[in-house]
Amino acid sequence: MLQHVRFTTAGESHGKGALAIVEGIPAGLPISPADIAADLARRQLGYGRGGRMEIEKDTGEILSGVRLGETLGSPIAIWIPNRDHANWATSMSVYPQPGADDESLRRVYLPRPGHADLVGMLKYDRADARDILERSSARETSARVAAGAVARRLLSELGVSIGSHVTRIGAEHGEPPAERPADLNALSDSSRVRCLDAEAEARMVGAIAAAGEAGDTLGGEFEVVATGLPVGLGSHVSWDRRLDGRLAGAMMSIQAMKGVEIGLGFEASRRRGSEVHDEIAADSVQSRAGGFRRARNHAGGLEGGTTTGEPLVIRVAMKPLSSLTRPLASVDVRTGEAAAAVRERSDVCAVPAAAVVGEAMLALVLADAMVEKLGGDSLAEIRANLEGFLRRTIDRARPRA
Ligand code: EPS
Repeated sequence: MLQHVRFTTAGESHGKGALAIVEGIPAGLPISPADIAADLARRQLGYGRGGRMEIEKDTGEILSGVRLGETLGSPIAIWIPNRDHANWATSMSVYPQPGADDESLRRVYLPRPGHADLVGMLKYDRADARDILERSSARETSARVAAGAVARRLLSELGVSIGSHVTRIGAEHGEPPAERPADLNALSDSSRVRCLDAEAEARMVGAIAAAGEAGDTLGGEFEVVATGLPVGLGSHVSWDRRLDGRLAGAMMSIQAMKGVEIGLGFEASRRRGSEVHDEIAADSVQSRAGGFRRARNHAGGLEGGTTTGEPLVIRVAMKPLSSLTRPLASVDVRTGEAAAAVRERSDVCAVPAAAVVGEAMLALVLADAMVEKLGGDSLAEIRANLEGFLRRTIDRARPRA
């Protein structure tokens, strides 16, 4: 399927930096590096992060696509330098380093179970796992978050906001409030693990501390939510236009994600239809939902691969990180002998940060679906198209005299 807003990233974890290029953002969108820096800073937070986060202070330099504070409609390139590269200049040099030994080149021959190390070495025919792990590292998500910040700006101009919160760390589950707060991130950003349940937060912090002391890691679950969406993004007509599939793919593309649920998710498979589906009522106030409302939102804002106008609710499961301070069994790829996996500096738990990355991926997919539905080369045009479409849905919903 042709993507209307698309992005790519480049960069190795300890290389010079990460680059994001976002294409298809309409002209006339106000944007500043501060918008990008704010999300990059949120990605660095969370109890359980490792030493690297003390070194980095991620900011995004806009290299193209923006002039005098507004987008031009051209590709937007954003550069995020790695401060830590200064300590890796030899081992990550672009040039051959004759005479340098394995240690100074930080070569890795002991692949970590769970990471891309081994499959990457085999697939790309590399003797040194560093050739793989530098790119498979979740450091790449800094570029996704920078790209996502641009998409978020576009969505916010169109009345859509995106937030997230953590619902589980390992065995510790947090009960979200029955009514989601209007400004989700204002609340979740103030928690050390981005959890809305203060009691659970304390238990989660304890679990992360205990895992860290044991040389272990923890995964968990987070929820991403978009509110203010109009009905009609995505489509039922072809498999690759269904928005639930596009969103699930985007979430599963984030490093270490293992499962996605939309709305009631897997729980829907255990209930009868009458206990699952959201009954329809007319409501002339709900203009974004086309003049209808639902008594509840088990569907999580999507029916037939298309937005309903209700909040979009996605839950994502993350596996525990595969860089363990107390490493698992592996093999020395030079000799075939059994050996413990390499110890790479890493985080104990990165679920709070992963939720911020989930927001970015949600923003990028929704910005794409918005431009797909509404077209428009400028913000003014896309805005007018949105108003026109919503007016038409309301006219259709109004009972004929
Ligand atoms: C990082 C994500 C993790 C960290 C990395 C920074 O990447 P990975 O998926 O490889 O575990 O480990 O930090 C380091 C590589 C380091 O030198 O400490 C991030 O999100 O910025």
